[in-house]
Amino acid sequence: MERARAQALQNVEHVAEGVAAETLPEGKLFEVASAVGDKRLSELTVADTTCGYCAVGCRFDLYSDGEEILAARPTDDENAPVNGISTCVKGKFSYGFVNSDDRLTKPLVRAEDGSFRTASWDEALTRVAEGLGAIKEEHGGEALSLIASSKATNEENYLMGKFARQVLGTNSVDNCNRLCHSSTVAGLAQTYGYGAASVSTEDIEQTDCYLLTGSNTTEAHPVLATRIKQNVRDGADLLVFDPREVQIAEYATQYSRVQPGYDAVWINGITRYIIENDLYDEAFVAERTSGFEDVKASVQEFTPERVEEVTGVPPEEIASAAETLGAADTCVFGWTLGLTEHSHGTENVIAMANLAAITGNLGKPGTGVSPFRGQNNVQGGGGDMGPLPDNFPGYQDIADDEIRAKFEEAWDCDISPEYGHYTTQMFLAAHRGDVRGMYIIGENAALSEPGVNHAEEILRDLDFLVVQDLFHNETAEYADVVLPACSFVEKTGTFTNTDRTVQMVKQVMPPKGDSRSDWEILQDLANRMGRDWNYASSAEIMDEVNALTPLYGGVTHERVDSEGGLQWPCPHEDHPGTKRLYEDAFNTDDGLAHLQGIGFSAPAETPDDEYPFTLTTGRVLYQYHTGTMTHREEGIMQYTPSDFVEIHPDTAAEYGIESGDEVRIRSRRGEIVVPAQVTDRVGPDTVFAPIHFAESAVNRLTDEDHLDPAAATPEYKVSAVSIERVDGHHETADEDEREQPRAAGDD
Ligand SMILES: Nc1nc2c(c(=O)[nH]1)N[C@H]1C(S)=C(S)[C@@H](COP(=O)(O)OP(=O)(O)OC[C@H]3O[C@@H](n4cnc5c(=O)[nH]c(N)nc54)[C@H](O)[C@@H]3O)O[C@H]1N2
Ligand SMILES: Nc1nc2c(c(=O)[nH]1)N[C@H]1C(S)=C(S)[C@@H](COP(=O)(O)OP(=O)(O)OC[C@H]3O[C@@H](n4cnc5c(=O)[nH]c(N)nc54)[C@H](O)[C@@H]3O)O[C@H]1N2
Ligand code: SF4
Ligand SMILES: [Mo]
Repeated sequence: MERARAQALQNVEHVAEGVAAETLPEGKLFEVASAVGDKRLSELTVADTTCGYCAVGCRFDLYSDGEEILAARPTDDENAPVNGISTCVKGKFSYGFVNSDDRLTKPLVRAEDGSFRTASWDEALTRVAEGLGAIKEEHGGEALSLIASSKATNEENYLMGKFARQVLGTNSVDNCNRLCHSSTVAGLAQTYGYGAASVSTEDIEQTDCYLLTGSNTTEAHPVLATRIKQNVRDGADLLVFDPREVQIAEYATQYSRVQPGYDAVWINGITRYIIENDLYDEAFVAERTSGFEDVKASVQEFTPERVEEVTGVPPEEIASAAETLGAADTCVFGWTLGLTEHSHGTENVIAMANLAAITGNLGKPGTGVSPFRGQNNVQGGGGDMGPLPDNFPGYQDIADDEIRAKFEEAWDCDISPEYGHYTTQMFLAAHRGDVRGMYIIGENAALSEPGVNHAEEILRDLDFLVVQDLFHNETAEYADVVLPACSFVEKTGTFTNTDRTVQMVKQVMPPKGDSRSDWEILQDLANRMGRDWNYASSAEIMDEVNALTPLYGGVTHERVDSEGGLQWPCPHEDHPGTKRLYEDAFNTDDGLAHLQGIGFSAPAETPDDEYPFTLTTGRVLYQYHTGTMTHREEGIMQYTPSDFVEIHPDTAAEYGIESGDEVRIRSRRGEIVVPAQVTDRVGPDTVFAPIHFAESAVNRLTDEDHLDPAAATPEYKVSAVSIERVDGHHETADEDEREQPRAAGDD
């Protein structure tokens, strides 16, 4: 017991590494240490597993007494290629959700009176089979759509894609990658051939220079941020371009504030400077790329003066960034949603891909592109495994006759060559009556879709909706049947992280109540709908993936477990996996990077007299998305218990707003009320609100109509809004009331 306590305390010291140390409540640390200390280690189950929050892919040992998770401790370093002994506050502590009282433990079905009642698995699955089956019979499989879950494992996501095509008969299967990095996937696939990070984490650790944009790295990818900060302390340059002076900017060699929505403009401005001043890598351009002349011609219009006028970045900052990039031996180009969640996100990504290529920063140690992916398994489950309207697993095009024939034979079904609907388009198709039933797995669409006022109506009007989740979340409110799934700590399989490393996820405790793994639910349902699935384990599902997917040909559970992770492409059992993409050739027909000129683009909605501000939305360290998991951890809720909107001090003064005042934010789609946080982190024309709280769902303000044409990503990062201080809570309040000082919320 003493030993266990000592070990637990020692573990606490490890937390001192990285961001967790800056922020952890001491009481909480002690609580965790003694929770393990009070148990006999021999009574606990321990499993080395992979974090189920973000795509950094931290690995650690989880300790459970069979009912809850007691601690997360470093696993051995070889087995934790990305994080070593570091984890952030979520991976370390945020497990209150697992054993929370409001976990779904039994299936729920809608009763006659409209309320939910519990049901047996048999009854619930029969209802689902009948509900989906009836729509398929009457309107065809295309009238059904499935949203797959990037929280779930690779094996489960493979089955979600297979279920949609084989059992439901639809290609309308998609997932949160569409809301997130699908513009990255489209942009990089077009230029280099693979829609993924080219780097390994070790490239990020050893590069001489970073160009980081649209990434709140310390809050959204904390353990990678720790790596970057360390390297910058050791002398690497860090260039940060962001509309908000986010924490990583404090470590930067140069921080430039950009106006949201115009990234291709300043990126092209840097490219222009580099070409004009001969700072590019002529040999690399000549030998490894095509399209340079097109890029050179297209950047001419992005003069320093024009860039400043549009983006606010002064000429000397463009010049200094270009000089730094040109002088660096190696550079990593990192970005996240600030670049992608736009109606022209794919163009932004291509502009960045052009810049990385002309500076010769690909395929060598310490170089490459690194879009930090989002959900724990969006790279693998959200992309590689093919729960996508246009691709089978391994990005094999469904319109290709030969490939389609391979899957039709393997899955014993006919598959249409026509692409299905992308995520947000499923909702628009449902509005038109083309989609009538949805099966939503591990996605809280009622909060996370753009324009949720409309999405709510659409969910309500569906003929049949199945929700499969850990919780009765906001989306489940509209369901006919709710199926209880279990979380990553209760099942076994694999996740693929942001640098293409496939890693093991291991069960450390039994599923809560009658909840089941997503793959077991799908198997039961497929069999009720006329199929004969017989997987005895997730490893068997992976065997099927290996046989059908060249990228994952050699990625077996056995190897992933014994080799401590395996990076794709890994085409066969003897292949060692691929650390760094494009060392010899790009994944294009001629092996070259296909550069393309990118012209001017602007956001779909720009500020005007009625809506004079640009609202941008995003994340905070302690919270995760719609809060289903993090809101159930008390220690976490102490820190960011509620929403806020960041407003610049000058703007706040002009509108008579102080920190803590309730502010009404209005867009053409709706309005929300949130307390102000007055800060110069944002510029005077921009306001920022996080996405984590249902009470003030920020997606009431965003727009579902303007999607990126290539990737169908919504423009979450730009909405035109107005702001006003709310005094009496509603407009009808009389003058006196409006002038009363606010009592609560000022602190
Ligand atoms: N704590 C926490 N971590 C998470 C998540 C979470 O919910 N909570 N979610 C995970 C997921 S799924 C994802 S996809 C990632 C997202 O990771 P990030 O993309 O880093 O997260 P966001 O907060 O959306 O931050 C976007 C950044 O873009 C900036 N930005 C806004 N508009 C623009 C613009 O027009 N141009 C540029 N250049 N920048 C802009 C914002 O100021 C912010 O710094 O995080 C993952 N990690
Ligand atoms: N305004 C605005 N909106 C955004 C964004 C933004 O930046 N701004 N970002 C977008 C992005 S990048 C993303 S990724 C989305 C995220 O949006 P969502 O994916 O909808 O967000 P989550 O809250 O992570 O929802 C995941 C759900 O899965 C459940 N879950 C967890 N594990 C499992 C499991 O193993 N199986 C099953 N069946 N369920 C599970 C959780 O309980 C939760 O209900 O939001 C998007 N929406
Ligand atoms: S950085 Fe991401 S993967 Fe690592 S512990 Fe935190 S949430 Fe988990
Ligand atoms: Mo995401």
